[in-house]
Amino acid sequence: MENTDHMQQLISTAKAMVANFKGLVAIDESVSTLNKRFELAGIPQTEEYRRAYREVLITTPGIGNYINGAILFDETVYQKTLTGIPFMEELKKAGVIPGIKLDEGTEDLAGFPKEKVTKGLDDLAERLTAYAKLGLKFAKWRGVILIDGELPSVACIVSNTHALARYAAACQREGIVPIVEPEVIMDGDHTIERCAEVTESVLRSLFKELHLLKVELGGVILKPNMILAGKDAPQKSSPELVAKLTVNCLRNAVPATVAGVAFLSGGQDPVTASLNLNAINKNYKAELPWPVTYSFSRALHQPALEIWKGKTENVKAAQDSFLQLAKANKAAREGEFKS
Ligand code: 5MM
Repeated sequence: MENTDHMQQLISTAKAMVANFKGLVAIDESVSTLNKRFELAGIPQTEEYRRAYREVLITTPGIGNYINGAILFDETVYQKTLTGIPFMEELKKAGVIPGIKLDEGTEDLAGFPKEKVTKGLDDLAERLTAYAKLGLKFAKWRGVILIDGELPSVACIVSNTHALARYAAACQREGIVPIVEPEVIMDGDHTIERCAEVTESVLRSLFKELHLLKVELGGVILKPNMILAGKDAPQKSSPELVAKLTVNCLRNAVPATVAGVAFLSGGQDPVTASLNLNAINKNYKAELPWPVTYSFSRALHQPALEIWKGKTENVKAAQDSFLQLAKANKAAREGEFKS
């Protein structure tokens, strides 16, 4: 893509998303994902409770000190606080850039049992135009890669990374910064070394596809998994090992021109996710060509959800928890987090 004003705008938005040692918060859980989390916490699974939960997070006082951008789910874009203020306005007041999840979940990859490919390309151009008009500045698309014996197949890796590149090119054409999220999930008992091997293949494929579709890397944020053993693996890894293998993998596969790296937490508990992010930034500061930060959902606000429980009297305590985790991760982004 040419280096026009359009591209400069994309690059400056991408830089702003990872600036000042802050990160991103993912509050883009689909209806079914959030409903499942509500069910476990004993919260009614209705649109009003989803709106109320998003209000708790978006109106947390001081959140703009730690969060540059929030990834929203479609229904949240149009919702308001109980007092009638649109969430988009609340975010603007807080200095938080609004973004939107554009993938539409996954479907079976035909011919490849157990493997999935992400949906949402069909009407993407129309959705992008509408969201750009509403003031959304960036977007997110997640591909899911499962490790299981010989899996992932090359077909799964290529199908998902190609879709990510098609989405990224469409976003940039509309002036929206794409977050590309190829998630190698933690399910299974695989070793940390196997996660490193698979993640590196996935990232190499992703950047090949992004290049093919002429995506400008200065206007892209990568949202990868950290390199971790499977959640059922007998041995847990130290933050030092996670940091070493994660940095090695990223340095091998991610071009230095990418605007930033913002990790997903992938089901790690909040302290572990912060310790791992901290070790990456503390031990490898000099070797990282990109800002390396957070784009967590569960590791930033799952405790807030469990404290809130759908009750007005718990809002303040839930917001305190969210703010505290946001602060902790900013410290981890600076390599100064202590548990
Ligand atoms: C991997 O999930 C993303 C990051 O969340 P964690 O930090 O909790 O791992 C997250 O943005 C995810 O993509 C959204 O929550 C939407 O997920 P669903 O499955 O509802 O589309």
